Amino acid sequence: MKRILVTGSVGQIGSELTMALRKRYGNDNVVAGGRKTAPSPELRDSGPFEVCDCVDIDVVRRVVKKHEVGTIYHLAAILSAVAEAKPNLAWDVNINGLYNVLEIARENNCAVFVPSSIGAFGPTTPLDNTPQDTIQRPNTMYGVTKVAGELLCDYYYKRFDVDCRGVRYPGIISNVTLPGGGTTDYAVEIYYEAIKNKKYTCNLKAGTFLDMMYMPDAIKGAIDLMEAEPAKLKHLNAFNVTAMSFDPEMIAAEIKKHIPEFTMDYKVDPVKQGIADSWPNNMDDSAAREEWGWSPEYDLPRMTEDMIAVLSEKLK
Ligand code: NAD
Ligand code: AKB
Repeated sequence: MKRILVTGSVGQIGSELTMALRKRYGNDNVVAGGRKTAPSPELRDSGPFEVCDCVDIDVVRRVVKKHEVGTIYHLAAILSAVAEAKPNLAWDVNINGLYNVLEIARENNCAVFVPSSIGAFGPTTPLDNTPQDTIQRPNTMYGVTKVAGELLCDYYYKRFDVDCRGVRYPGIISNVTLPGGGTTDYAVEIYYEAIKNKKYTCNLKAGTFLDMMYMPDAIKGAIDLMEAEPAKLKHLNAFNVTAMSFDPEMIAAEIKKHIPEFTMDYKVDPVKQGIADSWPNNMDDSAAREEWGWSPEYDLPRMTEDMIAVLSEKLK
């Protein structure tokens, strides 16, 4: 089979998606692409690893040709909070990096998975039951790059027939690799702090509802979409997907069921709060459900039970 390349494989999603792809398609068939951060021994030793800075098109071309890559899961990106602090870097990685990957995909007839985000919406989007096709006028650099990325993927499909698929992920919660500088990171940190210190200071205020998803569902969604029958896909790219919506009070209350002494207070980060306020409270993901059978397994109680069990072992 043609091989798979995962860019950004050392990151929060990439580190787990790469291992899931290796399990499914064979270790040697999945190339992990990383940049500066050292990969975990598991990622480095279980299959091929290449330094692959997506901003350098020659490097991406060399890796794709060397390993005869047929599918690229393009996860290299700068997330929302870091993007507000470093907008130039976010533009370079999220736009020029994506452009390079799409160009190489066009040259080599590769399929591509590109995650967009709830960050592709903005304050004028309907924030409840956010439709699949709606107003997208984000006011963050992350959002600008995500909307442009969605459009670029549509363009490469229409103009060059590049099979370019993707989802709009909500905040992803996981226990292997820490998140890389987003607005939804609090929903991961809260579990680590609950187990380590029995308390957490939240940087978003009570009542800030956001869509979220547990990592196993995020990985299953990516693979299911890439394996979906093309004829069934009306949208192809930028599918709304969600598994749950909660605010800080709700996640804290759920944690308290397992750790009764847990307490939470607030120190709001105005930048992150501004970003979160511009994002949907909850999305309508019926297009993904209808077109390729999206159906998440984890809700807040089930995810919390698993997160606490896994992290209690890990942080012993
Ligand atoms: P992450 O920050 O954890 O990982 C991204 C990786 O990309 C990092 O390892 C980083 O070193 C690498 N990277 C940065 N610049 C690079 C470059 N020039 N070349 C190659 N690699 C580079 O991010 P993630 O959470 O794993 O996100 C992956 C994708 O999913 C991104 O497109 C992100 O926008 C999207 N997404 C993530 C979430 C989430 O909650 N994690 C939610 C919505 C969308
Ligand atoms: C972020 O907060 O930047 C990401 C995302 C929802 O895109 N987790």
